[in-house]
Amino acid sequence: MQIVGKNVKLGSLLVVVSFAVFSLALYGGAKLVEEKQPAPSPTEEADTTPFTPGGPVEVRIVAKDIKFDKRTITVPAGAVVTVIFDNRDAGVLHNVAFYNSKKATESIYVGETFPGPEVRTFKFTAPSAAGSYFFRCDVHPDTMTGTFVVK
Ligand SMILES: [Cu+2]
Repeated sequence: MQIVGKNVKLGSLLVVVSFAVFSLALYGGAKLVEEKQPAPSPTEEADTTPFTPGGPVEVRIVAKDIKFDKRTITVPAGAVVTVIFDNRDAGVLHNVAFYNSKKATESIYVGETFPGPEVRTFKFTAPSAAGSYFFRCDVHPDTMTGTFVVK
């Protein structure tokens, strides 16, 4: 009789504990869903602000055989961009420089020029206005070029 009583008590304890765990899990799940949902609708936000500052982004660019590994770099407007520039050309100077246009008269950010093999990381803030900009290696401006897309 006593053994049965203990088992019943243990059983109800288990029920209480598992209910508590289940409720916590449910609460946690609900919180996650809540956090993932964007507050205002994208169209409304576009009406009130000219741009939406993006979160920080990371861009990896490889220079090899006097070429970049990408023709296009896309980042959110106003985002802090971390560029990981991997120069794999031994003894060859390269850099990555961002400009307003192909004329390269107005710079957005000019990365330092250094010989490979070496990886250097730098940060800059993307333009707040969406658009199609330009990037290149200043040492090889004819062959190492690309489109810098801000959106
Ligand atoms: Cu170069």
